[in-house]
Amino acid sequence: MTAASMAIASKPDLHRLIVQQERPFNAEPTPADLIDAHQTPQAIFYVRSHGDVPNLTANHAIIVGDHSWNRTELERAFPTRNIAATLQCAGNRRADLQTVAKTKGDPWGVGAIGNAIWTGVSLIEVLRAAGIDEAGSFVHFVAADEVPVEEERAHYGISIAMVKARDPDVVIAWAMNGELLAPDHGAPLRLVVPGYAGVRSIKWLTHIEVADAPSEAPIQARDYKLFPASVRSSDEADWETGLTIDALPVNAAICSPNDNSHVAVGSQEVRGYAMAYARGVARVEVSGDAGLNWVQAVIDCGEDASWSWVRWTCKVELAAGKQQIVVRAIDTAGQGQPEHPEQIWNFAGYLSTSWHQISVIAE
Ligand SMILES: Nc1nc2c(c(=O)[nH]1)N[C@H]1C(S)=C(S)[C@@H](COP(=O)(O)O)O[C@H]1N2
Ligand SMILES: [Mo]
Repeated sequence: MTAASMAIASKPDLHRLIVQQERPFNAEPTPADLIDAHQTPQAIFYVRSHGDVPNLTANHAIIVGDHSWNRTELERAFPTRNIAATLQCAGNRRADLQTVAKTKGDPWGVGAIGNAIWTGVSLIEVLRAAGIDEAGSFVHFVAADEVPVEEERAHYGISIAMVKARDPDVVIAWAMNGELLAPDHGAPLRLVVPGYAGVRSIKWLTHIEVADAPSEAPIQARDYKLFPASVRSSDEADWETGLTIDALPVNAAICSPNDNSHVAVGSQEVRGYAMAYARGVARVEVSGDAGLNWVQAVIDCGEDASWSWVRWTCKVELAAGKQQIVVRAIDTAGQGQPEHPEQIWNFAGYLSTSWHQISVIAE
């Protein structure tokens, strides 16, 4: 399907999204909407933007070294790739970390994640055609939006290592789930880096270059880094020593029933997602009694699981009264999730992956 024949972009559905910020617009779907389909419709796909959406036309060109291509030219020059990949914000589930102590950032629930089929061309083919695939060990990207980081305003910019950029699944995309990208999701061209935190999947792409060191742009150099709990705020952070958040650890969340809802005593269906990136999800377990007894969930991988989440379902027995439903997953290396958010609290509220819990009243 060529871009010209693709469905036009669905805009974010303001009646269905939970808004975290009006301006810049940041929003997530309800857990029930999120778990409804393996591929998340663009209209309810979470939006995470650090600044205002820039005004770019459909024929906006990206500059790659000494070359440039707009969407139509990319489509003509390179084979089209359709990559199934889940995008997750490093701040997904931050609300759970904020129950331990205050953090920076919006209190995202379980919805700063979505799964889609991204249509575009392989980044590495474009770097090769521009003659810069051997020119350094990092690929730098700049976008059209200006964003604030601490006291500074600068263009959104990030980098990824060339070893990751060589993976042909890293794409410059113009569509998701067969629809052109909406402005909020990066139209006309964005990067999608499967397996990495959403921050690296830069929207509104304008420039690509290759260099020997990571990007100095504030988003890359002084944001999206993981610090130990002993560092209490960004004032105390020595940015050189923070862990750059690229690959994400295994995560799982309950999407149904709703937190704090009333349900029937006895057998209760529980549904949610789990995600282990380059590794697969090996097991998902659910408890209906706050972690005393565990039942193994049935995992639905969808058709193309390599970079995608899995959705799972499970039946647990609920006794009468207020009950805690808990989920935990392990990946194919047998690595699991921390039990409590206290174990992973960090001032910026990233990588909130502790066992997810909800409360229900069974009656
Ligand atoms: N140019 C630009 N790219 C960006 C961002 C941004 O603010 N500006 N936000 C990043 C973050 S933190 C995430 S999680 C994803 C979110 O993509 P989405 O809004 O399409 O879900 O985009 C990333 N790319
Ligand atoms: Mo993000």
